Amino acid sequence: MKKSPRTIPLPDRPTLSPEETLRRSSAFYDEVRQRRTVRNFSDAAIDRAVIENCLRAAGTAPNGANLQPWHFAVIESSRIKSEIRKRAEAEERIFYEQRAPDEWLKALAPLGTSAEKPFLEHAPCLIAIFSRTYGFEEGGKVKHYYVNESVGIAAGILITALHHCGLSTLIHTPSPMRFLNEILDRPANERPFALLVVGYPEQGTRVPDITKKPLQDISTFH
Ligand code: IYR
Repeated sequence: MKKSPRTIPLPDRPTLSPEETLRRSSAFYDEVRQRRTVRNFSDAAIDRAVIENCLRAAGTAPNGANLQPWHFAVIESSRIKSEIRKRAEAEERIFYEQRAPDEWLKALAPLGTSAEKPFLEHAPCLIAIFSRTYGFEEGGKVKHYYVNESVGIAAGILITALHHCGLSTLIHTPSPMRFLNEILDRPANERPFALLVVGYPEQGTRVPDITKKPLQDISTFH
């Protein structure tokens, strides 16, 4: 016979009135719409406990079979940040000078990006997010499911949590980024998903004048 899973009562949450529900939806939108990716970070320090709580929040993400296929490597060491900058800029120079097709460079033009990545050294904290393509249990390999979806959701919660705490982020994906395994001594079953730069914006930071698509362009109701 199939064993039924062990259960616990659903944790209690208050039932909100329709008015309060609407108020919260609007307040949350107002908060997240203030988020902007920045590329100029000050070196102002971040309390490690804040990063730890935001990582705990990311670790609550819904994910495939609850195998939690992620690892977050937090980098605070100046030496390791410099090494990451060196390796990332080397990849980015090849990207901008050779690999990127014109169409891609054209799409990036409004963002004003280049191969120079000083923020990788200036920001107080980098979080290398790794996808675990498989795990190990009692010596055997365990397949992981919906890895990209799971890690993407966790990364979204992490970025939102950091924003909620007043911090700024930049999701950076030097490509290829396998060098992160080498520098951070991560095992072969982990693949770099993204490098999240975390900190406070430099004074006077400006951001590209871009907009988000309106609701009618991103949704349909049936
Ligand atoms: N990895 C490069 C290029 C880049 C690609 C995309 I798509 C962006 O939205 C931003 C940048 C870089 O970091 O410059």
